[in-house]
Amino acid sequence: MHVIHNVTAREILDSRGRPTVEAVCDLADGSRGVASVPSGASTGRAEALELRDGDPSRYAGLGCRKAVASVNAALQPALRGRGFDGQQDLDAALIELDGTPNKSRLGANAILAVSLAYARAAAAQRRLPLYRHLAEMAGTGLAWLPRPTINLFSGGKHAGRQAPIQDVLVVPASARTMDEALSMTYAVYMSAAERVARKYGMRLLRADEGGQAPPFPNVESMFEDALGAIEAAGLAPGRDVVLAVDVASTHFHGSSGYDLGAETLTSRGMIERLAQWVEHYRIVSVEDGLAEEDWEHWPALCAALSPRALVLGDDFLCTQPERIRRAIQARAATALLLKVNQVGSLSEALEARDLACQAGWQVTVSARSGETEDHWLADLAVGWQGQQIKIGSITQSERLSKYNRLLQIEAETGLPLAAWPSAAGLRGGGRL
Ligand code: 2PG
Ligand code: MG
Repeated sequence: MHVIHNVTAREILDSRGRPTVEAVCDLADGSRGVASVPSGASTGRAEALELRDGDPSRYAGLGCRKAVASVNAALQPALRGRGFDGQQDLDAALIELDGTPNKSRLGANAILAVSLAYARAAAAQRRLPLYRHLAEMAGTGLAWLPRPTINLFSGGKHAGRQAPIQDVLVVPASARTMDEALSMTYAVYMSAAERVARKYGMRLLRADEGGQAPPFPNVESMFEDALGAIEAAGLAPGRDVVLAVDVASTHFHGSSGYDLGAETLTSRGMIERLAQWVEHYRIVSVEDGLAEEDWEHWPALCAALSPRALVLGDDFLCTQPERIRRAIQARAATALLLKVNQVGSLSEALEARDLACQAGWQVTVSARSGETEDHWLADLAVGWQGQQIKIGSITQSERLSKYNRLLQIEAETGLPLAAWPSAAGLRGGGRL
């Protein structure tokens, strides 16, 4: 039983300089938890509501004073002095106090900040590191650290749409430790920067998550440049380092189809193109290959790409248990991108994770494009045993705080990196 002495919140700024919410939860025994919430830019329509002030005279309407007031004026008097049996008990109370299906009254940013701060306070009360507390919450043992998938190149909504797809990521496939994974990625990142300087005649421009963002002439050049950078770093593409992609196709899908710039493809055309890219560039994970409401074609996408590549749902699933159940039933995906703030509480995110695990899916725990220095995500990915983690690039402190936390957890636990699913990707064929 954890008795809440107080909960408070305040506004802080995220990595884009936009306001977000930080909450503090104090328990009666003096244990304290502090946590802040991230924010997306390429958001899914089914996400829980992030409450913003809408006052154009302050932070272009993006202020979070209303969400802060949700905690200080609404949740605080309702929670003070109350005892909770655990995370589910607390989250159920938060959901009830909000009373809407998408957390639109109090705001998912307010609710999640309290949910996370409570988890940290409860871990502190039990004198456990957060990842162990979260592992117990999920009823799972600790067998691995998640394998990082790391942004190298960016386009789409994260980089001014100079290319339609959002992120090309590298996966250090042969790395056995987090330390090895990060040093391999650094080598690739630096050789990519040299290549960008030479080929595009420009100094490095970075997208929201630190991905490099030169004016790629087309999508294929993003993959070619990524493979070239891996080779130039003295690593073997397809063996040491493989590619993943966040297509984020909802954001270039319109009534006439998927607009890739030079051409517009139908859903079937898009599936064929993705299958060619997977084959040719040996891509091992395809996120949001189709638009979030293109339910009709996701099963065909899944059949075309799996098991070579993970068929990963982000905007498509929005970490919402009902959407995940429907996708499992329809055989529409093989992996869940887990973003806690898409659903707005730890317990609901855990339900989403459990559904995915029970279906035999992989779980990629993901940061948002707007992040803070808080590193609970690293603990969550380890504690809930995600097989992959997607944090962004290996630049910028809001990303590095999570990578550094993973290094700390690695040093504490000695856990190996999760293996990449054996059926996917790392086999013969393709360009290489
Ligand atoms: C995504 C995320 C992180 P955002 O699409 O996967 O890269 O972006 O937080 O903007 O939704
Ligand atoms: Mg995405």
